[in-house]
Amino acid sequence: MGVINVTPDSFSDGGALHEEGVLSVDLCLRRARQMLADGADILDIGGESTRPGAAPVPLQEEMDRVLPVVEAVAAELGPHISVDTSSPELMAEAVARGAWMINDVRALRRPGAVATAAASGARVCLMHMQGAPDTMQLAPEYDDVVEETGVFLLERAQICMDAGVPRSKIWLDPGFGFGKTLRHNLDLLAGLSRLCELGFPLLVGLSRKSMIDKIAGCAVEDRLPGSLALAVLAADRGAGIIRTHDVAETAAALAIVSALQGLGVEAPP
Ligand code: 8Y4
Repeated sequence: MGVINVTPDSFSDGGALHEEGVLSVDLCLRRARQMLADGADILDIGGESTRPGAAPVPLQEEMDRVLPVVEAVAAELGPHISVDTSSPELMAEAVARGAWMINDVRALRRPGAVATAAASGARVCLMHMQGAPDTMQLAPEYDDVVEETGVFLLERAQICMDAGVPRSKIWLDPGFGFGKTLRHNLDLLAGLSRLCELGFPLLVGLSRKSMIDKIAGCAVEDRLPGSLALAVLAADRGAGIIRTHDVAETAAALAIVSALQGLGVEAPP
C-alpha cells in the first residue's frame, strides 16, 4: 500500500504534492502512477495529519483535499484506492467516487462511521490507537500490549460485523506508534503472529516511523533501511498489507519474503 499524503504539513513528506502551497491533483496523479509502476497494489489517500500537535482539519477542508484526488486517480488509473479518514461524510463520498477501502486510524469510532462504512460496501481497516492523536504519546500504558490491542480490534471487528460488514472485508492494524512507546512497538512486532491468530488479515504501517531512529540512531531522512527491515519482519510474521512511503524499495524487499514463503513470486525452474 503506497501512501499518497495530501496534507500540506506532514513532517516526512508534507507539501510534496503541493505547488505554491496549493495541492496539485496532477502531482498526485504522477505520484500514483509511479507507485503503481513500482509495485503498489493499493494507494492510501489521506488529508488529515495525525501527528501529535497537528491542528484538526475541518471536514470541508479534508473533503476538498481528498475527494478530487480520489476521483482523478480512480478515473484515470483505476487502482484499488484506500481513503484514510475518520469522517463518515468523507468515507461515503470517497467510496461513491471509487474508493475500495476505508482506512480509519480511529477504527470507525466516530458517530455514524460504522453504519456509513457498512452501507458503503467497502473494505475497512480498523486500527488500534490508545488515546487521541494529540496526547497519545505522553504516557502510553499497557499490561500486555499484544493482548490489549487484540481485544480492542476484535471488539471493533464484531461491532462492524453486527452492523453488516462481511467478515471478509475487515482488516486489522495494531497501529504502530499510535499511543505506544518503543518497547510497545517492539512487543507488538514480536507478537504479530498472535494478532494473525485473531482470524483477520493484518495491515501494518511502520514506514519512516520514529521507532526507527530510536533504535538505529539515524536521522529522519535516513529511515529507509530501518523501514525495510521492519516491513520484512512484519511480512514474515504474517502481515498481508504493508503501508509504505517507499513503494519500489518495499516491493523489492517483500519480493524476497514472498519468495521464501513460496507465495506471489514464481519459483525458479
Ligand atoms: C514519518 C512519516 C513518520 C509518517 C511517521 C509517519 C498508519 C495509518 C498512519 C498506520 C494505518 C504515519 C494513516 C502516520 N499510520 N494507517 N496512517 N496504519 N492503517 N506517520 O500505521 O505514517 S499516518
